[in-house]
Amino acid sequence: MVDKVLLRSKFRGTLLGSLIGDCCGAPFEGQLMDSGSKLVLKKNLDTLEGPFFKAPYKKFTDDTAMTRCVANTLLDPNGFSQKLLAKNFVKEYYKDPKRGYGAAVVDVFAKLRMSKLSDPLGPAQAQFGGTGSYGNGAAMRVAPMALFCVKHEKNQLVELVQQSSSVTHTHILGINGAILQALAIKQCLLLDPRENLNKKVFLSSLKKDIKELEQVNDPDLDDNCNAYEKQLNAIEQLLDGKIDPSDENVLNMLGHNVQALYSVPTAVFCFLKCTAETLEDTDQNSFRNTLEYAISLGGDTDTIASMACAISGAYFGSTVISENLIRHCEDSEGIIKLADQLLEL
Ligand code: AR6
Ligand code: MG
Repeated sequence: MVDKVLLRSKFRGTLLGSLIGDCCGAPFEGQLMDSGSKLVLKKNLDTLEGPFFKAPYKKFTDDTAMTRCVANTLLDPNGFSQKLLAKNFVKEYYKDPKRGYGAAVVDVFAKLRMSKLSDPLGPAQAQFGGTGSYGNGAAMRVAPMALFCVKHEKNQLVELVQQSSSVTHTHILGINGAILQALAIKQCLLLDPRENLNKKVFLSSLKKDIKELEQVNDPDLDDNCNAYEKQLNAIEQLLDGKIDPSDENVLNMLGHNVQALYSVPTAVFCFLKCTAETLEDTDQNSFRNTLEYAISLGGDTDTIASMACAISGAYFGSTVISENLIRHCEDSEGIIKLADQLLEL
């Protein structure tokens, strides 16, 4: 049973995890993570967890900028709508464009602004010759949706995530990646970290939901059918030791790039790998280990760490996160406020 005190901590943990992964991962984006870089990363995180020193704080990137937009749209007195979400994205982007946005998604913002939001879904649908974006941009900002739907039926969350993704990402892999991330967070919100974590059950629940989503009429005509199910199977093999979870194998099987298919399952794996199954083995530092491990895989470090830590934060709650680390991240107070407001809804 998750009581109100634990739930508040979990809401904060989810959004803080999202922020911290983004802020700490951003400086390592695209870097080759050899043993030297991994040492730098470890020292970097140790310093941030150490005694508080004043600014410069760690700046957040587009992941957090867009996550805040999603939260504010859900909190709007008029309620969530795709048009309002589009408006909030556009306002945020033009106020502060240098946050490392995806190369193509900025065209969506430009078209939305030019057309005065007359067709909030049109620009996203037109991306990449009409196939839509399969980047991880819809998944990286989805955490507030899982909080909003914590007590709702799963299919309500799925629908809301489909709607919010489509404002920028209409490719099925971009949307399903966001749904997978949202479902992983929702599951964690409902689990009690004072009990054992059954990873097999956790994964099979995700697999069952993804299988339903990926059902298509004719598999021969659809290259993407089973795409996420396959990734979840790979996670299972890496976790149960059938395949050595070396960095090389993890990157070959799960990936670490800006595509949702090759980053969302990686984030789920980071959480599961760094979190023990039994309370006896549970390490106080599971959250920190998830953060460090996700960044150490290289590639799209900010987004993968942001998603992995949102899941870990949803599971453990904010009490396991170093207060110094929190204070070193830009706007952590604002993020905590958003989490509390979403809980009150
Ligand atoms: N066909 C070919 N390439 C694609 C396609 C497609 N259908 N979809 C995406 N790409 P974008 P995001 C490639 O721009 O998902 C930032 O660092 C293409 O190269 O929609 O919002 C964020 O923090 C495109 O530019 O952005 C995220 O980490 C790229 O994927 C990351 O970028 C990203 O898609 C993704 O952000
Ligand atoms: Mg990113």
